Amino acid sequence: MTARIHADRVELSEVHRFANRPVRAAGTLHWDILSLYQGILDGLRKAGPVGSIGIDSWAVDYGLLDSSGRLIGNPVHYRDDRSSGVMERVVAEVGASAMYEVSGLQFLPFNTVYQLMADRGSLERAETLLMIPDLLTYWLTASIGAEVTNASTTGLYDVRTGDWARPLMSRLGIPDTIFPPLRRPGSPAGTLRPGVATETGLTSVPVIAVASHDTASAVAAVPAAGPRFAYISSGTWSLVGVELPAPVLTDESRTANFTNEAGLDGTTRYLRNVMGLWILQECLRAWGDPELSGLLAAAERARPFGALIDPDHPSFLPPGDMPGRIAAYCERTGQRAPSGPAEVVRCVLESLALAYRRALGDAVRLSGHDVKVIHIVGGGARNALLCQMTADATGLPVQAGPVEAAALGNALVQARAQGLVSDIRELVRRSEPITAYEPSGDQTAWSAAAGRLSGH
Ligand code: LFR
Repeated sequence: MTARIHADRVELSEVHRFANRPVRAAGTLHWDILSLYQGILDGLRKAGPVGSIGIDSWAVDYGLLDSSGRLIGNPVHYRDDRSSGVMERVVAEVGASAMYEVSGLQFLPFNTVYQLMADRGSLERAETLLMIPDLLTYWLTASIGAEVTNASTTGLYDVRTGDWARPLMSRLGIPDTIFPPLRRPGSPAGTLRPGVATETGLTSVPVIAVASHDTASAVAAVPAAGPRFAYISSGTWSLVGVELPAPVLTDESRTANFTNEAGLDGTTRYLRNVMGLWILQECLRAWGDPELSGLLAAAERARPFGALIDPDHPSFLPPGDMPGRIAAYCERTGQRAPSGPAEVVRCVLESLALAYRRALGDAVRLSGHDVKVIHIVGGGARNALLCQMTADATGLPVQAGPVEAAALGNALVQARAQGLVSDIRELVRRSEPITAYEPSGDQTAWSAAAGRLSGH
């Protein structure tokens, strides 16, 4: 994506799009990191002259470099099952409170810390750990660093001090020497290697550290006008929460599995991961990728509140036969399984809206941060049925858009670092169309459905 900064708005253009296709080899699910890097080089070549570059991506995954700076093995996908059972073992040994009061991180089986505990062999040979955007930055620039928003998803970052959690690393036998110095969004991250400059036709372009966790970039670009908002960063995952000035590290917050991830400018992204549109994407894949718009129209006409699932059930995490797993879930919970794609889609969307309602209720209760509006950003902002259901299920107005929030947050942090922009959210508000959804429909029916789901 390129962004052009005008006096009163930002204009985003898609320059190049490439597939991100994970590869299963010898039983392990990997990211095809070289093909992603090639896609980036192709994109830079097509982009033409630019003032700066910034990289964001998903979180938790990493590459390890050996002492000569070479990548040890291909980064493994967080949906691979290598860390299955590891979280339980580590938590039993170290204690959930001892971990949470340092990192403030939700307990997800794929957090970097558990992946590392399952990856001891590579760890022995590793000199440096780089999170995905930091690895790509290193390949572009030869410069090594750890951007803080992504570092905060490792489980090895101390939210109280804003530094690596070295005592926790030593307790776990993870060498603290592999973690590079931290970088804050907006700080310089190097300039292109001569070879990269030649290959892309870009000379002396600075790479700037942005909020390199995609969710942090997306939250930075939420077009909120005041502080009393909640957000749903809606894509493969739905990240549901509020922005706070400081972390919440209470026992209640830990048991509700809320996370305190680092946001732009020292803010806390206080949120929970809801399984998100992944469930729908995997259903579509199982059905041979039919047109989504037709399916959504059929789902809108389908009977409301048939079967309901808890989207956060661990059986929905790995790739595979999602319609089959939904049916199995319904059987286990004594419900008639949805029959046919329209009913399945209705079930998934209503269940997501109910999971949003639960997460938002928890976020407000646990943080004491009252909200008046929900901003939905990311690809899910295009899904009008889900946006309306979210307003209905929560009883709150929804403002949907922008779709490309992560790209906007990324670009505007770079622009701000160069003095071109002062208020990122204001510029997004002025530049991007927003669709409003008011709560309508039957509030008691949504409450009854929420009650049904909590009985599962
Ligand atoms: C969203 C996201 C989430 C993170 C998950 C795995 O793309 O970055 O915030 O929990 O992917 O990294």
